[in-house]
Amino acid sequence: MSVISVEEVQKMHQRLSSLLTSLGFECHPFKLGWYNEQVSKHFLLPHHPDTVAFVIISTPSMFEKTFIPYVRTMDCGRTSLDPLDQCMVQSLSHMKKEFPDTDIEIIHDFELTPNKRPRILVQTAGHVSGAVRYYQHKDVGEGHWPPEKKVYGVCIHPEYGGWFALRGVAIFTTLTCPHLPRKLPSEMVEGEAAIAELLKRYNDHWEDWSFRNIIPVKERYSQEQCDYFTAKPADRHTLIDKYRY
Ligand code: B12
Repeated sequence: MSVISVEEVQKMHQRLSSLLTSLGFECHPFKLGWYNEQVSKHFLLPHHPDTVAFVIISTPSMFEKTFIPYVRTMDCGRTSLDPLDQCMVQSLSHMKKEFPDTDIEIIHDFELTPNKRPRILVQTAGHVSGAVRYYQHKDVGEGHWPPEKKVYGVCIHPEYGGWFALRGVAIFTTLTCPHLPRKLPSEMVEGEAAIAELLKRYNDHWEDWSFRNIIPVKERYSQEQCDYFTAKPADRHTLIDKYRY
């Protein structure tokens, strides 16, 4: 285990960002203790609280910068993994190549524990890194939904609103940074009524994608990307064939 300085984490962040930006991703550092303080015991990650980790976000351009080129080269039909998940595994593995002498554990959003729970709650990770704000049921008072209704939370990004995805975390398992400063997420949706409206859009009308436009954004998914994500998984292969030829 090595203790590193805040400046060293900033340098790692710059190196990772220059690698990831050209692929349509961004990453943001946090300490694992900040994550573990929030989640219940089933989701705890067994690392020192000062362990350095980065949450990885795909921005709207990831589809054109990484996914389309990926499907043009991929060997279709050789694996049971979803093509986008497969592409994410390949893309995030570049982070390991950037730091070949450092132990990095990458946990993807789609990975499950043997008990079928998500291995990582990427929304909580995104929030504690300060990159996105995770709006949850507890951010609004009683009375918006029947008491028995499960209301799912949603993250909003300051530049992309809801037009992004949280792809996973990269944990630098042997590096700790006790003094990493904590960045608080910006409050973009303010007031109980506005947060309740966001949660209603996300829970009851997520298929119209209006939750993604809850704030003005600088970039959205292209029509091609919307068509891909709207298609049923079985039909996505037909679209992939179109991108390939
Ligand atoms: C399972 C799952 C689903 C399930 C259940 C949803 C759920 N939230 O439980 C279903 C199939 C319904 C679903 C649907 C969708 N999903 Co989904 N889903 C997931 C997945 C894989 C796991 C979520 C989960 O099980 N969480 C477990 C629960 C217990 O976590 P939690 O509610 O956050 O509770 C924790 C926090 O509250 C934390 N906590 C407690 N106190 C505090 C305080 C603070 C300040 C903080 C920060 C945290 C915190 O502790 C709790 C745990 O102990 C995530 C990816 C991932 N690995 O995280 C994507 C994810 C949440 N889904 C996502 C999306 C976009 C969708 C859909 C729109 C479909 C789609 N993919 O386009 C729909 C919309 C929801 C709907 N209306 O149906 C995105 C959300 C992005 C965002 N902007 O937030 C995610 C993050 C995937 C991604 N790669 O980006 N999904």
